[in-house]
Amino acid sequence: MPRYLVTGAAGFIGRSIAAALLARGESVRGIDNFITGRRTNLDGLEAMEFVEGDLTQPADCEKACHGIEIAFHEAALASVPRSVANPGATNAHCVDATLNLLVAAHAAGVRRVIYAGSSSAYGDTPALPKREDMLPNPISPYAVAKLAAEHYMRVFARVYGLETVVLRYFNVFGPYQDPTSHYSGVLAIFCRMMLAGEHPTIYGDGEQSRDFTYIDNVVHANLLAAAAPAEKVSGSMMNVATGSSITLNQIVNLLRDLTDFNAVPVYAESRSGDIRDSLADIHLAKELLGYEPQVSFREGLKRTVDWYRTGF
Ligand code: UD2
Repeated sequence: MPRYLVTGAAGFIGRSIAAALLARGESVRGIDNFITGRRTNLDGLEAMEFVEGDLTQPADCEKACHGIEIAFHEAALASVPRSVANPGATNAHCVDATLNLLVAAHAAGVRRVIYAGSSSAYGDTPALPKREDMLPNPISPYAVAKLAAEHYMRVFARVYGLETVVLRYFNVFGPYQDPTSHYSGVLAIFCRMMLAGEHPTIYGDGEQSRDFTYIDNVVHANLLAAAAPAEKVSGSMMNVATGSSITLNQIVNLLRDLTDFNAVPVYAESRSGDIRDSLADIHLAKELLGYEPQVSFREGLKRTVDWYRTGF
């Protein structure tokens, strides 16, 4: 019986956590509904027990949680513009799915659930860096949904005694992130386009900034969150990021060098629900988990371009 569950195991964050667990010799079960996850992301994870299922279905959550000790809940329907186009679907796959998973986890005796929160919870308030004690101010349906599920996490710790940890990720990027959808993360899209000699589109003036976080840092934080003592972390929420930010215009410049393509971005109207600046304070994760970023943004970007260069 596997000890660990990874939801969204065919998504890029889920598959990366699963791969790290398997590399440590752990037993892992993964679940995915393939709405945004990719079957090819399961290549190399053959040692994982895989369940094709949908967390909006309570029966699938029960199957997923059976016998599990620690669950990494990475499944979601990501993307701000997707949520603007279809808020109901985002709510179903971020909020209903999380509640179903928590109910099933509690019933199955799962000890700890670690949740992929989102920096979008902070919204567009001017104060930077974002600290966990700031009031959330979601400005898109996606941000509302990711935040609502955070609240369910904390309440399940408080009311039902489930150990929960919320890791608020800041714009994660790296190998295995799907670059093919209009709703994909911007770095995946820009890497794919510029390697193909295409000019990327920047929504807005390109001076918006993000604390882009390389995937290895997120995997590292998750492994620390799984091992941390309950008295220290259960019911907590903390940022997972690098603590530095960069603008889209600067990124295009870096990618010009890394891809050898002299792209001239096309500037288009800003997206509704978009945040201007995002930058994390990462002291709390340092204090609670001993978290330190392992891979810098520039090194991560280089590794990511190399990965997309060899195909995806
Ligand atoms: C939000 C969250 C992030 C994660 C993600 C999941 C914030 C600050 N971050 O990311 O933590 O939860 O949602 O989807 O809320 N853009 C372009 N051209 C493109 C694509 C995007 O200019 O082809 C822009 C986009 O308008 C935005 C920036 O790039 O200003 C980043 O967009 P994104 O979709 O990669 O991520 P974001 O910040 O919405």
